[in-house]
Amino acid sequence: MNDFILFPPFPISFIPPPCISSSSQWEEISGVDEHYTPIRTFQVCNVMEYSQNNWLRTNWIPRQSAQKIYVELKFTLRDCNSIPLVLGTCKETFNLLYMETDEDQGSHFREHQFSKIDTIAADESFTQMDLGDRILKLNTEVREVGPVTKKGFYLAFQDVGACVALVSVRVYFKKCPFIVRNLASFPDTVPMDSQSLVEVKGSCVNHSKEEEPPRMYCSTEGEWLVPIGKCLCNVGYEDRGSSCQACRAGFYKSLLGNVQCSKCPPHSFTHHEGALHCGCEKNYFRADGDLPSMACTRPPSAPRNVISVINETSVILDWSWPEDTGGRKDVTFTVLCKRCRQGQRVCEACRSNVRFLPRAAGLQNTTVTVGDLLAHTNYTFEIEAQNGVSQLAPTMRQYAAVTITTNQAAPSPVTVIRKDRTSRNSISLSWLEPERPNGIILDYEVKYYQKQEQETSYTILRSKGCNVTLGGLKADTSYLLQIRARTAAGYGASSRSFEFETSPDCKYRSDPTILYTVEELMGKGVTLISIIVTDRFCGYSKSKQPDEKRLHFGNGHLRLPGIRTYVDPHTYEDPSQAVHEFAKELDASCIAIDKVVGAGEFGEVCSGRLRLPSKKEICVAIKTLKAGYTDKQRRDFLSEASIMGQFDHPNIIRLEGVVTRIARGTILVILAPHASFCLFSPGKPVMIVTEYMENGSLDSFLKKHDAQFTGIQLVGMLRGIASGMRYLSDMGYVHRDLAARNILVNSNLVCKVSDFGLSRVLEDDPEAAYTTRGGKIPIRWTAPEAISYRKFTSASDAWSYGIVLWEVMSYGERPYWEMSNQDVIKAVDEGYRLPPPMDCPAALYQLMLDCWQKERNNRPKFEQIVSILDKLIRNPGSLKITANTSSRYYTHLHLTFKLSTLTSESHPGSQHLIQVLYTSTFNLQALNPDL
Ligand code: ACK
Repeated sequence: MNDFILFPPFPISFIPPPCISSSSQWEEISGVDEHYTPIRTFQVCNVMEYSQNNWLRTNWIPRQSAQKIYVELKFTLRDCNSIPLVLGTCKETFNLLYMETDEDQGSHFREHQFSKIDTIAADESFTQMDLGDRILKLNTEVREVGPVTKKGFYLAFQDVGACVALVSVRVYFKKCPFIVRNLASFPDTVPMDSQSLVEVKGSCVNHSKEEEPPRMYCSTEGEWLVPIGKCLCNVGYEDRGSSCQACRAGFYKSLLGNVQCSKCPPHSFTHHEGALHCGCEKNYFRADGDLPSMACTRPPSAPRNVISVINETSVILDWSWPEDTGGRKDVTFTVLCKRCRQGQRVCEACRSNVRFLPRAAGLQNTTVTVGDLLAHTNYTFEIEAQNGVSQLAPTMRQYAAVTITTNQAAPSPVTVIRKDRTSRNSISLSWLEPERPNGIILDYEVKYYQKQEQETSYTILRSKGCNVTLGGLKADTSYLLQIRARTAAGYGASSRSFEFETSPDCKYRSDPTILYTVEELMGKGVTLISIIVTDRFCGYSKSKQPDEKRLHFGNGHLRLPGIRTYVDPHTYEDPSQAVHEFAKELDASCIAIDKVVGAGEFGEVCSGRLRLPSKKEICVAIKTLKAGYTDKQRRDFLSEASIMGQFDHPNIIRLEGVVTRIARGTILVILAPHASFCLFSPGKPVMIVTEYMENGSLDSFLKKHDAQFTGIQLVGMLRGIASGMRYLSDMGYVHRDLAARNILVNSNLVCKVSDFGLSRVLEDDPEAAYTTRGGKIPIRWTAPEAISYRKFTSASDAWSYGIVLWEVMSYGERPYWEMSNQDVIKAVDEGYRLPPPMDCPAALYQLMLDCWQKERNNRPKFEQIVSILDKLIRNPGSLKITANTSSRYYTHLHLTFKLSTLTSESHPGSQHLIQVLYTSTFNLQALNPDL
């Protein structure tokens, strides 16, 4: 044994361990590592004797809430070849085992009760030479155990004849730690042992309310994923990171939500914390509609500089704005008219027939004309400025006053008015001169307006004589009219209102409705254009010129002349005409069917061979249409061929042709017995024949080869898909169902886009789900705008490409795992994006995020995606920088027996939670199986 000194290769002081059975060969040895730090190891090295069975067992480890446990071993192992004379006895592995129990069994030990976790071999074993060179070849191995269900467990190390030194054992489980996200707290959560995510409901932090129930998912890796919903701080409280705190004195928050508290606006204050709004200072007020964010205000001061200009019995009053508007903009003016008789100190309110122009109250301008005053009379006008808070402070109101005396008397009102003639849009009137003209009548003012408009808009005419014809009136409408006479003393009082009606419409006019409609159409360019387009559309659908047809498609893009463009087969009145325009009719006798390879949405997919006259035989896939198909199913089925037949690109599945008619007497070669149902019913057989893709669809191919490809191989596949998509988008074709399941892979790992179809895309994809708008959409792959308002474009294809990128980098993982479609829609809408797959190069994750931009115009074009991937391929070193996976959390269940002082492990900058539950550095027991 002493000949084969294990690491460390320098003097080791032996400390007898507490529980070593005398017959077990494991020894506890203290030493120092390569940095001369003291360590303690368990070593065994009985390599010269046969049938070794030496056990070392941990003490009982309480399971706590763990479901899956991780055991990390650090050990050194001696290379048998470097030990002379041990052939046949020396081993290079040892066994790791465990046993679950509900209680600590002390030193009771039965070998057969332990289950093997794994045989542990060293990646690096050391030799005698390494000992000389003092090279430490420390191995680290991690194994998972689970699900564990009992209260605790033991781990054991079984040596069967190796030369091994255990340096440390770390036992831990992963958990999603307590976290506050979106103001909701989520408790410590232990992930499920299976692949499923655990949905956890969050509780709003103190002083907050749920806006939408907060939820998150805890992944098996201990990561919190997909925060949905949130809480909002109550009024009076603001969001300070992960809690809601009361607003400080002098601040307020009047709305529920995560905005900050605001400083009290001018002339307001709060002296307490958590204020919803601030109170006004003395003599300042808030009007009813004032927001808490507005300053407190006061009534305005009086208007200034009042001037009056008297014109016989009317007066124009004019003034300046008050010096102080009270801090408000809603200042208006009110003019109060008082008549003051000579010698009397008390004035009385003016008669109601005094007229104010535009009005007496609520004036926005600083002028008013007052008419119909009495001649030779004293009047006082009080002009008050008012604002939104004047009503609240009656004692603070101020006004400016002016006193005037009118001069000459005006004529009395016209009292007799006669209707002479009415028509549909005019009326002729005449009237008698007023009873008391009080001078020479200069003219008459005729004011009229539609009765229903209540004087809000009126027309004024002046007439020298006593008659007038009012024109341009509306037919069959009531009007009100007033007349007043004017002399050198000004206007007399108005007559009472006189009502008249125009005649109704006549029967024989030209039809204005039609004229109106056309005019309206002219105004609404879109309507008119759509009529023209529809019109043309019909023309095109009959046209045989593909160039014209394509004007209706292509995604709304203008295409450059000379670039081929995709033609929608639905523009053909007869879709079978489209098939024969774009697909070759194959002679069925040239096809041999070998076997069924899968099920398509219309029928089986078979593999077979195609030998065309004077051509080499090639492998093909044959899609068939199942028995009893309807006409519509046949059309939809063949529409895929009509689409595929228009494409010619190395990354698009190539159409060899279709079989839609089989001549009587044709012999079909069917080799595989099960392939017979690949060939239709007694009805007319229909087949689509494409190139054969040996590795089938990409999603199942990746799952089958988990973690087996290099970064460059994966990027090569992705580049192919992007190049195929660039071609499709250049052609103006929007795929709508780009997903790994719709990509086929050939034997050279070339990926080709497949699955073209129209109704099929939305009807038959098993991933497609009904949306609220009724369509069927593969939610997890589809851009938000396509889900919410069916805006399918090459930019929505780019979103789907990002999902395919994620599928590829995670080897066929299901996007958003088993979250429901509704949760996916909500999470994506709230800005959540899939996390980087394990070991995903940062550049590829960035590309995914770019493809998932909410604003579709910001997503990269396929042209750009191809060029990004080309750059990565040219510079493979860039793939080594991996995206930061979100923090993962480990909870130490148990022991680390490194002798160096145990500190809690810290991971600067990350949120790792390390909870060392058991700090004993020395808790292994060497046991003899016979015990
Ligand atoms: O994953 P898979 O083997 O690959 O199962 C599906 C199945 O048919 C239904 O679509 C396979 N498949 C479809 N087209 C082809 C093709 N051109 N070459 C090889 N397999 C194909 C697909």
